[in-house]
Amino acid sequence: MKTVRSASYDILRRHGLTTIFGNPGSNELPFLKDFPEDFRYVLGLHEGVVVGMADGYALASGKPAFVNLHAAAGTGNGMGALTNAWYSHSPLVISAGQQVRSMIGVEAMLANVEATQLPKPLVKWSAEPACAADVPRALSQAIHLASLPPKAPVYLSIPYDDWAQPAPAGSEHLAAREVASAGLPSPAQLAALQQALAQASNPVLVLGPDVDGAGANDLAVQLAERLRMLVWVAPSASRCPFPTRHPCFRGVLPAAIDGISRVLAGHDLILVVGAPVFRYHQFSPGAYLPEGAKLVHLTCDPSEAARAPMGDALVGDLSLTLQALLEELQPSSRCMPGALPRPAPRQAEGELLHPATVFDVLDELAPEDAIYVKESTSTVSAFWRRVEMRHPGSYYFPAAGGLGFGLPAAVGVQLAQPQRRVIGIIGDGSANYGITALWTAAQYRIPVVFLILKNGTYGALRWFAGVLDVPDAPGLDVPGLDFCQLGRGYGVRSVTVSDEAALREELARALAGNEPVLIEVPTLTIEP
Ligand code: TZD
Ligand code: CA
Repeated sequence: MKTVRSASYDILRRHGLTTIFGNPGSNELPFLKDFPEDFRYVLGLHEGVVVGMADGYALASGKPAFVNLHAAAGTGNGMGALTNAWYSHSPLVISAGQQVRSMIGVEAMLANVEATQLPKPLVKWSAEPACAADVPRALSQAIHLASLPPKAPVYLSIPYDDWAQPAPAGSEHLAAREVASAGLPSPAQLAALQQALAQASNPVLVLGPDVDGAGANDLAVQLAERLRMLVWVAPSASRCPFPTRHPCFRGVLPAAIDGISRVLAGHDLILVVGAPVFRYHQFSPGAYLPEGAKLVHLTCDPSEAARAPMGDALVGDLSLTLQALLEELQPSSRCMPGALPRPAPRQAEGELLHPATVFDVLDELAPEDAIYVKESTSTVSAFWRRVEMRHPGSYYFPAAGGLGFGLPAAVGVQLAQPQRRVIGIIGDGSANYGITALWTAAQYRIPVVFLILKNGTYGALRWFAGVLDVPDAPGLDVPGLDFCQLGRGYGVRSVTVSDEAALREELARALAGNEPVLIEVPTLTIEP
């Protein structure tokens, strides 16, 4: 007999969702019964790690990832990670086990009361099917909704007595369905955009994470070269949409209202592609736009378009729109920008390595197509200045700043991209929120190189304490952590390095091998 369970696995299989990131409980066991051989279950030891791994996997594969969490407690543990998934347009299909239908009302143990409310507002859609027969259809809906633009997490709560019920007649249609979106602007909209760009005397391109998500990096390069535009990455960058040593590249914009206007002063047209306008962080009010500048925003997300405080927006498919623009735009006669000078090497100061030195070594030794998953908050600018990134999908940073992304996402990205090497650059503060991902890396032999930058403090918060005039804030230091012992405890080969020579040696050895390695690097505290 075809059951709700087998019909659901057919749908998952058809969409390529054969990797399940999960942490099971009794509510979830009936779903896992007769686990199909062509599926793999990736166990995370905490749901923040489960969602973080799935997030990395979805971002790096461009496809939805399936997650199975334990009722309300598991969902709750995963919610911090959902803040990042929501803002990175990550198509997570999250399922959670529910008590049997007849036991929800009495609030038996593990009843997820108001299950559909729980993950809001960090999901695009949240449902509990009204009856067992509707489970396969609801799962199909969840996968399509997560995948349609703007991609986003969705949530399904499923009572565990549903799985063994007979599949409804016609459920085979679900696995066969295709749902696609089309998103090219009209000829008139394109002509207006093209005209604005052609008439601008000094346009600038600001690129966001969705350019990388759409794989439109090369189109952005062509557009910048065609119009000889300077290129900035939108503030609070969670991905790298443009090759960082391209002559047009200038860096990441500051995450403040006045800072952006200051940096973009002199441009008469600001074309923002694939980012919110803007993802500000520190409150520093001022003019939203530099004097005389007009802003045009291309986005796949209607909410981003609607909530921006300035500029005109066009919602559509980024790749198709850029392609169509490129077909019409004539080359500019402006001069090609000159590449930024390379920063000089840092001189050693005392005992501790400067993060800049760590990044120079990384830039020298890492494969040219390495993927960096970064979660060390005080070293973001130094990293962008010093590490070259050339290819799409080379950089991931928590899109909502929710710590606990780095370690797990590195594992998920490596699973999705087994041909490229993933290097996690994780602060000694951040590492603790997702430390159990080391266990998954060890058990599943996922060969991430984890660099733990150990400055003994929440470095970025030290800087923020200065900005916000809180010089005496408690709870900003994290002394006494031994990441080698932690790493070994979770089964990962772990070493500590005390100088540049040792770092070079251990990094080269880790990159030559094919197993996860943790390298603890004691470093100086620097300003973000
Ligand atoms: N908790 C969570 C889940 N997310 C957060 N962003 C914070 C707390 C607050 N926070 C930051 O925004 S940065 C930071 C914290 C605690 C310090 C991170 O320390 P680190 O990196 O060692 O990873 P640096 O390079 O020392 O800043
Ligand atoms: Ca730190």
